[in-house]
Amino acid sequence: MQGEDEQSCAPRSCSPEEFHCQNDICIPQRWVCDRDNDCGDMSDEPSNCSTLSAVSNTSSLSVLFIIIIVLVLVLDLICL
Ligand SMILES: [Ca+2]
Repeated sequence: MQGEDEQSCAPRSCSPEEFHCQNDICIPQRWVCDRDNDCGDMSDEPSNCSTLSAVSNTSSLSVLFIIIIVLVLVLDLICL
């Protein structure tokens, strides 16, 4: 099923470890969503992937922040 889809969508063939840009350029998969416009048309940087990585970065940062605040509060309570 997936093979049929890919044949109709990709007129040019990229190797399995490459990403097929909308402008028919092939780039390494690891260049996708690295916030660098490698395709030249931004098709390797869709808005949903930058949002996803930004959200995960933000959430892990805020979790760290919350942990630090809780630690400070607990230390304050102990000192009082
Ligand atoms: Ca990129």
